[in-house]
Amino acid sequence: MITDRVVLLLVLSVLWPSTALPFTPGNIGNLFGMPDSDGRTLQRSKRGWMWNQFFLLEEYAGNDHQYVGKLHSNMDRGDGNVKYVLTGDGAGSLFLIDEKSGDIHATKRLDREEKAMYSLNAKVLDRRTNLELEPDTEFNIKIHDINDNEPKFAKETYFASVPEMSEVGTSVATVTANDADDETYGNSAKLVYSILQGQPYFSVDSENGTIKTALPGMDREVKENYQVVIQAKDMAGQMGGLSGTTTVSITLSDVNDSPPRFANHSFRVTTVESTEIGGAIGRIKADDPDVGRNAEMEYSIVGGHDTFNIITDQTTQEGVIIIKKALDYESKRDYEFRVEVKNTYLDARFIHGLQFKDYATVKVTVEDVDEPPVFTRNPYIIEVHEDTAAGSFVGVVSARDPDADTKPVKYSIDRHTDLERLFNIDSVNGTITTLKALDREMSKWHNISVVATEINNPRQTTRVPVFIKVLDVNDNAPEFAMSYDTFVCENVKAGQLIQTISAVDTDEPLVGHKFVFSISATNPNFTIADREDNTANILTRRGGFSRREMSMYFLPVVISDNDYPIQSSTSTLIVRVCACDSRGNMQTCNPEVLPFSDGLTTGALVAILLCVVILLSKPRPPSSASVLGQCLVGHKMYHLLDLSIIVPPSVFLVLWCTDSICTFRNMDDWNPTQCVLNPNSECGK
Ligand SMILES: *[C@@H]1O[C@H](CO)[C@@H](O)[C@H](O)[C@H]1NC(C)=O
Ligand SMILES: *[C@@H]1O[C@H](CO)[C@@H](O)[C@H](O)[C@H]1NC(C)=O
Ligand SMILES: *[C@@H]1O[C@H](CO)[C@@H](O)[C@H](O)[C@H]1NC(C)=O
Ligand SMILES: *[C@@H]1O[C@H](CO)[C@@H](O)[C@H](O)[C@H]1NC(C)=O
Ligand SMILES: *[C@@H]1O[C@H](CO)[C@@H](O)[C@H](O)[C@H]1NC(C)=O
Ligand SMILES: [Ca+2]
Repeated sequence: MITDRVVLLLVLSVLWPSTALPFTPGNIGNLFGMPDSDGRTLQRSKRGWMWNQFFLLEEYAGNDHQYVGKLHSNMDRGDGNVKYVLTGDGAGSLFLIDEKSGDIHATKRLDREEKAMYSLNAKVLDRRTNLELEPDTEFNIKIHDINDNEPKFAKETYFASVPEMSEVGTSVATVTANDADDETYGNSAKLVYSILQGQPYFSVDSENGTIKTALPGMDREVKENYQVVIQAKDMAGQMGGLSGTTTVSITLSDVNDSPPRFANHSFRVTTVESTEIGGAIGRIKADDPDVGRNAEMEYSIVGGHDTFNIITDQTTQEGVIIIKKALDYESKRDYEFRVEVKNTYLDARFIHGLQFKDYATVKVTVEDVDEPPVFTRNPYIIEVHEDTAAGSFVGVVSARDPDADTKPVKYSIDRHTDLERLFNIDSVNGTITTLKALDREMSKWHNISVVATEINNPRQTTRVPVFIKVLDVNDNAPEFAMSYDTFVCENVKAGQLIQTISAVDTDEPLVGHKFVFSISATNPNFTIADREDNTANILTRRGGFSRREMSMYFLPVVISDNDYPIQSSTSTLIVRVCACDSRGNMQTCNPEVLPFSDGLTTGALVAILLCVVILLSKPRPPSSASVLGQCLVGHKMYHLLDLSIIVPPSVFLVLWCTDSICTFRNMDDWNPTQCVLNPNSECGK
């Protein structure tokens, strides 16, 4: 609190190092702290607080003690009866008071940045009684700033970057310096930024340290890095201010301001014709002074190409020429096309006026390679019927040397694929034939390899698989399904059904059997009607059969199948003539039927067919022999012949088959079920 009776004199110093200019005690005393006429104190306003402050310049450099100010009490009549006493921060040490005059001095230089304010207490005592003449009063000594700190940047070097080609005034970075001096007092901490190095490329905002570009068209490809030195100076940049500097390393970052360019606008590529589809045959390269994605390129063939393609190697940014369609030296040896290159990522700011593409011509030369022969087909599939004789034709393979000077080719079978040596190939014309008869039941497929070799260059070979399929052959003819005991009544009428026949065939065609039955169309006695279901009806063609005239008819029935190749056989149906009642029931038939119930032993046969058991040195044509009778073996009718050459003891029986082939039968094999002897033959009697 300030009281009405104590006046603190204020000493202000504004300039340093000039010494403080104290106001005279009277000055201040007249202005403030005086009691008014009725003894009441002046009311303290807020501004009044200033009056209990002293100000002292920091960093006083003089040799004597620095004068701070003077305490003065109205009770002091100048007669030496008053004594001033100081207590509080630094009293008696930092601050000394002259107890008579009230003058306060600072004993040491003071640093505002260390302690900016000291709080002290003043007393006024009666020198004799030591009694307080007035209540204590507090006051402050505030240390005034002087510019004793230079501006400082946080870092010695800053790093910044700005895109090349930026417009003038583009902000790059802001560097700020700090000044420890009092910002609120004077200009000690008032900083001004300037650029010491880095012009004319960059400028700095003098107030806030923002660095900007100052030159248009700065090109990274010309100069990438700049060392800019920024100075911050206090005292608002005036002479005598303190300064600090920092270096800003500014890098221009890349923008796509350069198009790719071919250094050489003509490329020559050579490749062999055998290069595979997708294979690379050459590389071309354009240059781009930019970096990273700004130098990424796309290559393309102008107008496209059906044989070549070009792709970009992302690592090297080269254009790689690729084969799209197989090359053939024999048909085309030279190609020429134009390649375009452009940047992948364009910057709209720089494409005006600049052609951002470039072109080069690529010439491709195809070189010949000695190519192996080429077969007309791969694989070959050949079908051949089984049971073909050795030496039969199987098929033909053909290969040709594709080279320009077509060289002759020879053929061979890889014997590892035909271990049984079933096939042969003509080395000149490629015709495959059989060396042995093929049996489908042994193997349905013969898969062999045929090799074509250039005669002049045995290393140029090509193999081709040949799949030979052995087709089934229809090698069995159909015949009667059973033996029929057929008769015709003597009193029969024309058109009477006397037997339904069916047939069997041991082949098994995929689509099933389709048998066709027929008898001689000129037969006046019987007809046949095919029922289209693999059976047929035998009908009489006339009436009036008579046992006396003919006791038995042999009716040859031709049965054929529809397989490959068509097989047919003739089975003989024996039709006996019998006497019947009016309802057609058989009563008596020809007595010459000789049943062989359980096979024919050699002895029985000799007894019955005494005259036909003969031994032949040589069979003679049937025309010269007389037919003694017929025997049914299975479903085949055999004619018993008398060949008139009998050499006992008989071992063989000579049979004449209806298809005119003479067959010798060992008697043990011969097992007829029924034999009929001609009634007029001598043998039958
Ligand atoms: C610095 O001052 C300039 C102009 O006085 C102003 O455009 C810019 O934004 C300021 N920069 C900062 C970081 O305050
Ligand atoms: C350009 O290519 C051509 C043909 O390949 C060649 O003769 C020439 O030396 C090349 N020029 C340069 C500068 O590489
Ligand atoms: C292949 O040559 C052989 C032997 O010279 C000959 O018998 C055959 O007829 C020829 N075949 C063809 C299809 O020319
Ligand atoms: C031969 O080839 C045919 C057709 O590819 C195949 O079905 C058959 O199984 C093959 N036979 C052998 C013995 O390899
Ligand atoms: C038909 O019958 C007559 C009289 O029995 C006979 O002479 C003739 O040989 C028979 N024809 C055939 C083809 O069997
Ligand atoms: Ca570029």
